[in-house]
Amino acid sequence: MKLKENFLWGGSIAAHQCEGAWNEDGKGIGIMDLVTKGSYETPRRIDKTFQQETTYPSHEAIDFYHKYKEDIVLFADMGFKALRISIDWSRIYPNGDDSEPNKLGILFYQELVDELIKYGIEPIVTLYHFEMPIHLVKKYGSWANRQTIDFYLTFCRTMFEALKGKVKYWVTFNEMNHIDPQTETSDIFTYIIAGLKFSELEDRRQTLATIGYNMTVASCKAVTLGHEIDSNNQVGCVFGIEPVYPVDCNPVNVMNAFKQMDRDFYQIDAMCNGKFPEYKVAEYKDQGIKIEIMPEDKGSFADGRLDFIGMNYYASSVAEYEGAEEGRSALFGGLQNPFLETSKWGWTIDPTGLRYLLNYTYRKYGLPIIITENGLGAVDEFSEDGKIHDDYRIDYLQKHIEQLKIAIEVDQVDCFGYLTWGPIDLVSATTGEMKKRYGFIYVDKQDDGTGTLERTPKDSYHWFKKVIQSNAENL
Ligand code: BGP
Repeated sequence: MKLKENFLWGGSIAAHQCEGAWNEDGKGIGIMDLVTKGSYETPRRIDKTFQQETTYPSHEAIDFYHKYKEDIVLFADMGFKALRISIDWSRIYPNGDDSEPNKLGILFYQELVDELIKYGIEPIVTLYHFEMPIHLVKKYGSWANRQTIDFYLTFCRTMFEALKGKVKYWVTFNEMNHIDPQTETSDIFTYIIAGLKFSELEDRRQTLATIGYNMTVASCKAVTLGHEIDSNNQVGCVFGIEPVYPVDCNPVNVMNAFKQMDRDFYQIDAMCNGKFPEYKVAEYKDQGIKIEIMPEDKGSFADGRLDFIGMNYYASSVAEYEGAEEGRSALFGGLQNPFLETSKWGWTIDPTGLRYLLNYTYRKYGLPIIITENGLGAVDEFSEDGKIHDDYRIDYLQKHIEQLKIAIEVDQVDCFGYLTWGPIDLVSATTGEMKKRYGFIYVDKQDDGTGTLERTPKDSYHWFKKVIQSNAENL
């Protein structure tokens, strides 16, 4: 199988990490408007007092809200075939439970999508990329409450209808799999995904399991709704998965690695196989966790099967030894893999892991896959010639695209697109920094809030343009 002629080359961004304009045109307060900047060593803080000066990152971000037209010109110049954006829920329903949507919010996304279409760039729209209105957390308890599913579906309906005929590819959720009752999830992930403070949860495992279940039901229902509103819609879900390698060949450690990796797949099982997996219910029961399964959920799982799977891939990890309380991923300081180098933020660089993940997932479900995020977070500096020579980023992407090609051409994986994360520099989700840059395009915005917001193509910009032009024949 060759790479398809219409292979979707492009990039992925998320509203809260690039738009800024946090309080403009009727936008409500979203959970990410309340997180301070952190760093790899010092995690982001949740700022309940909501003081603007400490919550800079997502308030202004890279001002994509006002500058998207000039950014799309650059994406088009690179030859992008697709751009994955997210809709900020709090722009559409400022409180989440409002009876009417905010017209200006809808208009923004309609114009943004029109602009992409104007340049022949396929919009791929994520409906939930950590942008929940804070009111839903405060009043209803976020995803731990089933009522949130209904608010989410109202929001989905509004957007399916508003962008009908313009958007074909939809993503119900980004990385819901990081809510994991088996792992001592860091405060920041529980907060990013559900707006809740992990350390303040009374019954952590029970709450996280309930959130995971409710989001899974919500995704299935959104898939069905998307199909009802337009039968041309292709509705998928995006997962952030790290292949997990055993620490050695001791069979108990191999089993342990399997279990750790498998934890990230139960929601995909539910969304692809048409029912919530029995093994998960049994496992929860064993741990004293009770999931509230409603009689109607059976039909929701059966009807709401995914059309495609989106995969965010950054790194692989090594499972803890059997008997260890829990495993921490490579992204959060888990065991080191002596065969691999890491980024400045400690994330392993493992191109072969991408081939492994694509094969593993495709053989399990047989569904088309799109790589929805991949990239290297690095510190970029201008050289004396006034340019950014990000050969380290080119090297990272080149090696990953090589493995992607092998997965498609040799292993026959049906993968229909490759989107890099943050094709333009934006705010880091886990640390809130600008310093952790992923872009082909540099944005003059610094961690202290200074900067002109000027956009400058890096060396990788010109390189990726050639990759797209040659459909990756020319790496
Ligand atoms: C993924 C998220 C993105 C993005 C990316 C990189 O998990 O879907 O939103 O931010 O990770 O992470 P970071 O920005 O923390 O480097």
